[in-house]
Formats: sequence, structure tokens, C-alpha cells
Amino acid sequence: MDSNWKNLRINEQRFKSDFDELCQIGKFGATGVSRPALSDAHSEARRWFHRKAREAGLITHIDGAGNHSARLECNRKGAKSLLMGSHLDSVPNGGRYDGALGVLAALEVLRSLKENNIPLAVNLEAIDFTDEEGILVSFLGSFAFSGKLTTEDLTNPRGNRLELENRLKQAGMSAEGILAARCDPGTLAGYLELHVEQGPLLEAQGVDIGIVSNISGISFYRLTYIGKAGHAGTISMQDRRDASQGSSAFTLAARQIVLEQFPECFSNVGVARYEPGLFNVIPEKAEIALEFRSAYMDQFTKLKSALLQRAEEEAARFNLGLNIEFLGQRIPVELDETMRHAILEASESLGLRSAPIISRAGHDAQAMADVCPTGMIFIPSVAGISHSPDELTHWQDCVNGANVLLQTALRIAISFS
Ligand code: HGY
Ligand code: MN
Ligand code: MN
Repeated sequence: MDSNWKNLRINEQRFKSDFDELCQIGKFGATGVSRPALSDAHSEARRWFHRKAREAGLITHIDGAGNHSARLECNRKGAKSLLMGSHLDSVPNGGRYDGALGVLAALEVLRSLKENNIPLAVNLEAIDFTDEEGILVSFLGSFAFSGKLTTEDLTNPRGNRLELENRLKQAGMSAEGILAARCDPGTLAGYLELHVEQGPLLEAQGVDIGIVSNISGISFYRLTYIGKAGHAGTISMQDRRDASQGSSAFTLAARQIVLEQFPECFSNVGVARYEPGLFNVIPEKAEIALEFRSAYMDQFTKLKSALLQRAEEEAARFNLGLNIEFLGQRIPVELDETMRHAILEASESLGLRSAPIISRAGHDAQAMADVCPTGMIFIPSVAGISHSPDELTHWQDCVNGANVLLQTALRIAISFS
């Protein structure tokens, strides 16, 4: 192939108009989106993605886990496939860039390569993974695709089980179909994902492109403190077994443990529910959703022990029972050296400043990292804001990211020639 490919760039005008169109689907307020997995808005966004792919002459496909993809076949029999993508689902009060930008950029790369008749030795596939945000089952699509999803993930999801069943039925999906969606790793040349950083580092350092070295692991638990219901005005403060005391004390303690002992880690209690949940009844049950994150396996294990031990201590302190339900984990991963080097070369060829970065957020790339060579490209988030309608990435950074994805994909594809 002649060296003209190094000057190839995406079609900026089409990329922008598609992005603006996609933002209208599931629009939330002035600048947000709400496209929870398998919701009407999410399904509409997926139909839109496939329509755009067909218009470009790409082959569309949906697997048993609902992963939607668009394919550009090369003319080499038995060629491997280079996947690029992310997720079109969002958190309910989400931003326009998280996930969607990566899927759109992958589609744009395939269209640009197709219309420039670039001869490739690998197939290219743009993929949108199901429920990356875990409103139902965290990383449902990419964990099914990479063969990691278990029946347990579906029978005891971190989201609402009934909701999961209803949404799967509505989408015409089944547990069997999902668990059968495993890809054959031998068919994959690699996986690349463009994503907004969702943190403040790149913007603060004035860096255009983050070359992700590691993606943090995430563990999630449901903790239920069990006390005794009673009249809120007659049981003495000393004698009551108030479940909310245990859950609140633990929530504060978890933050202290991370700040003092695990300063590079994160913990979050994103949900707290009391039963019976009335003004004048002492809570007999307090259920909290605990999530914690670390970029390194040994630290991750130590953090888990420290948090769960403290959870038990707070139960004892307030004379409460404690039920600890493990709901899943996504282990910390290190990303492929060859991919990282290709992203560096691509960034330099575009005159962009790049730096290695650890991803604190979880991503579908985490599921792919042990299945095929995997790389992630970050672009700056303004003020590090994400999972909010205020999420913003400057459009030039989006174009830069898509061009780095294009040039990285070409470098990887050429290595298979
Ligand atoms: O939770 C995460 O880190 C990702 O946004 N799903
Ligand atoms: Mn994301
Ligand atoms: Mn997200």
C-alpha cells in the first residue's frame, strides 16, 4: 500500500452532523442524554447506528447479547477482524460523549476507509456493546462477547432483576442467547476504543491524547444491615437496633479508609434504601450499594478486605446483622504494548501531544484485554465532568481522537499485510 494512507483523515463534516443527530436521541435537558440500556431511547439509537452503517454499504450484525456491529470486509479469505467501538447506552442523567463518541468514531473510520478504497488485510468492525453502564448487568455485552459473563451475572444482577427480565423480553433477548454470544478470540486482530477521559488529568496537563496503560478494576456489593423495627418515639436511643446506624457509619468509614490507607483508590455508596422507610419507624433494614475501584490487583484485594472487615465491625458496633452479597467484579487490566505504541505513533503523525494515563473509569476494553490485543485512546473532558449533562469535550478533541483511531487502526491493519 502506498504511503498516502498516512494523510487519510475522517470526514469531519459528516462526523459532526452524525454526532448532532445522535444527541437528539434520548435528549436529556439541553446538553444531556438518557439512554439506559435496552430502553426505547437506547434501542432507537442502535437502529440509527445500523441505518447509518447500511447507508454506507457496511454489513450490520446483532449478536445474542444485543451487541450491534457494522463490518467492512477485506478481500482476504479467513482474515482476522479489528474491532473498534464502545457503547451507545448511557447512565440515566448522562452526557453526550460517554460511549457514543467511541461508537460514532469507529463507524466514521470504517466509512472513511471504505470510500477511500484502502486495501486492508483485516476486516474492520465497529461495535456497540450492550449495557456498559450496568443499569442491568455491568458490561453485559462485552462480558458476553468475551466469554466472561456467567449465569450468576444474569440471575443476580447488580441492577433490578425484574427490570432485566422485562427489558430482555422486550428486546427479544434470552439468557441462553446472551451466554452464547461468545466470540472466537482466534478471529480477532485486536480491539480499539476511543473514549472521553471522564477525569481532569488530560485537560490539566494540556495533553491532547491519553494512551491508556491500565484500566481500574471495579467490585460491587450489596450490603444489608439488619436491625429491629420499632416505634421511633418510644424505644430508647441506647436500646434500639437501628439498621441505618450501621450503614451510615460504614459509608463514612469506607471513605476514611480509602483516603487514609488507599489514596489511589476509590469507593462509592451510590444507593441507600431503608425498610420499612417511614418517618416514625426505626429502620429494620438498611441496604447499600457499595462499589470500589483500584488499578492494581494486589491493592484491589487489600482494599476489599479492609472495606468488608469494617462493614462487619460496624454491624457489631450497633448490634446488627449484616448480609454481604457479592454482585460482581471487573478486574484491573494492563493494555497491550503494541497497541499503545501504535496510538503513540498515530498521535505523533498528527502532531498531537500524548501521554500515558490510567483509566479510573471502567470500560468495555477491560473485557477485551485478555481476549485480544486491546488499546484505548482518551481525549480530554472539560473539568473532568462525566455521568452528567454537563459532560463536555471540545469538538476539535473529538476530531483529533477519531483521527488517532483511524491512523492507529491503519497501523495495526498494515501489520497484518
Ligand atoms: O462505571 C464506570 O466506570 C463506567 O462509566 N461504566
Ligand atoms: Mn463509557
Ligand atoms: Mn459511563
